[in-house]
Amino acid sequence: MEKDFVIATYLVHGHLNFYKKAQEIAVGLTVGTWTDLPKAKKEQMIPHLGKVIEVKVLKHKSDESPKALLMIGYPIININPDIPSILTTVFGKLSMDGEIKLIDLQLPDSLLSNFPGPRFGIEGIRRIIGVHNRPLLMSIFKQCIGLPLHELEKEYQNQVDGQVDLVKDDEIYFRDDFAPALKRIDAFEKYNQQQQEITEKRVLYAVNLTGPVIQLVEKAKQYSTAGASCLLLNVVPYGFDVLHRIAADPDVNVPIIAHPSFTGSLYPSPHYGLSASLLLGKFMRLSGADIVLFPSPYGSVAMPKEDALELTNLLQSPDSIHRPAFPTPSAGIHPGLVPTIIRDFGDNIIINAGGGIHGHPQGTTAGGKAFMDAIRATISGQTLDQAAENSSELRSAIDKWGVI
Ligand code: 1AE
Repeated sequence: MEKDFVIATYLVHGHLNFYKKAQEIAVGLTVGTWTDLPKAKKEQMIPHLGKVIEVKVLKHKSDESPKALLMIGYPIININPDIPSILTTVFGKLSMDGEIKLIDLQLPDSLLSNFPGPRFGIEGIRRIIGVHNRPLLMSIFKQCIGLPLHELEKEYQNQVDGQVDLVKDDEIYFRDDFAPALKRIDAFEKYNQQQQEITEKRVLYAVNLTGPVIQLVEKAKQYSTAGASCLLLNVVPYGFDVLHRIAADPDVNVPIIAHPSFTGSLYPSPHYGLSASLLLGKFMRLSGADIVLFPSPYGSVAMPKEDALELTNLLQSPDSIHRPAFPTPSAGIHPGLVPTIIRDFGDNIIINAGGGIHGHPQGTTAGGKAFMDAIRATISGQTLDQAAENSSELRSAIDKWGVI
């Protein structure tokens, strides 16, 4: 690993001279031009000049256009230690320059150490909740827009009574005029405390952080001081730097959930954008997300399994100076998918569901219970059908959605 360089790997398609293209990128995105510079200027520019690390031409079928991986090093003295500066340097105007996709970025530890990483991470969240031996279960509020606080309070209690470990706001919950965030925090956290005295388990409520970007750090501090136990942020619409600043603030003392909204406009193309693992794995973890949602390979909004597994590895990998973050496969998840999710992603994850909980034939509380019974059964080596003999809630869920 080159310690003074950020190394970007790109996948490039097209009938190009890949070596020439790599050289153009290395020069064009650092010192701008090279050959025309006078000698003295060239010497001044040397420390800032990008370099081609490797050009690997890949095999392709005869009916496909040629493709190659280009690895380019960018001197760290050209950039600030933040995602906007790195992204603009390595993939600013280059992102508009034909069929080119940013696959990976390697940052030296001297640069990584300027990023907060998760404050709590997997271990910290397990410690707060007090559950260490199974995947955690998160429920998503659905139908919250326009509802008054007392109705949301009832809905919150129904979710917690279903034994879930976390409840998050819906990410589209912006106009909360009838149940403002501070009032929700107050009401829901009171219920959490009451329940903790009974169950000895701490439930986290993730309140959606919304509003003008310049107010978000202050709002996060205000919510944390008011007793919020978790924050939810639509990271890409607001910007990675917002997550970074909130996570780095010592007065924001709660875990942060990163929602993947808008990322589907950036990662799915094989030719353009950024890889899902870089966007939802590396960037989220180093910017400070404790919990990262992404579409599972099986649900309603699906991500290719290879991408989902790769980003999971990047969130959990021990080879990082930052704490591991919780991978959270989501979207269209129901109890019948639990064995498949645990088989593919392991048990150090959060299973997240909205419709799969609220859509249960016996209602929200039964929906949570059906999930928890499916999780406990899978961890103890039982099939869901075996477990359903002692769980009418799981039986109903399987009858409705099946076992995948
Ligand atoms: C990948 C994001 C999933 C999400 O935000 C969401 O609301 C899922 O809802 P359900 O579980 O599909 O109803």
